[in-house]
Amino acid sequence: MPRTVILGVIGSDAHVVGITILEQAFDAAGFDVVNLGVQTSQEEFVEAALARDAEAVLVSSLYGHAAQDCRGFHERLAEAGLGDLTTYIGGNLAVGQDDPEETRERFEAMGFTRVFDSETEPEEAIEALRVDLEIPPTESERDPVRART
Ligand code: B12
Repeated sequence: MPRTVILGVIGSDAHVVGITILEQAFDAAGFDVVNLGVQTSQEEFVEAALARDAEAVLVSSLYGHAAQDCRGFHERLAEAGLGDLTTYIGGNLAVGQDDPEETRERFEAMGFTRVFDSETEPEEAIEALRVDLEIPPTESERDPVRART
């Protein structure tokens, strides 16, 4: 059974390229990806997570307003009974040059399980999600040489 993840760009942000790449990478890695696209509201993330019985929500933000757009997001998830959901956020999370460590701490304090910067390769997030959702490696990942023969 594929594991369902919700993906979207939060707030008024219209940067679409990053989530398109993430959608393809998570799909290729065997996840059932629900891509809500750009300019997604907090309510739309919550509704989709409930409707699709998702195990993780992946929030993207590029334009520098992530902190405002995510204010109250985890409280909203908790009110909907989704307080245990795995939540990731990634992209350009602050305005201009930021201290990555400070940014990570800030978003973790808001409730995100993991925080990724704009240098993140999709594989890194996929690997992290497999760990967080305790997904065992597939046969070919366990033994790539044997899988090729
Ligand atoms: C293309 C672009 C645009 C296009 C977007 C077209 C479109 N429909 O997508 C246009 C011209 C419309 C645009 C508009 C704006 N943009 Co613009 N844009 C860019 C640009 C040049 C490239 C973005 C991109 O596509 N990158 C390629 C993809 C593959 O990379 P990515 O988006 O970073 O995504 C990867 C990672 O970040 C990560 N990732 C992203 N999200 C997530 C989520 C999770 C969970 C994980 C794990 C990983 C992850 O994985 C992705 C795949 O590898 C960047 C600069 C840059 N070099 O990044 C500026 C940039 C993002 N834009 C910026 C700004 C300011 C704006 C505007 C506000 C400008 C304005 N004043 O109007 C508007 C915002 C409009 C809006 N409502 O969103 C700033 C943001 C500044 C900040 N955060 O401090 C940037 C950084 C430019 C800059 N250096 O100032 N933009």
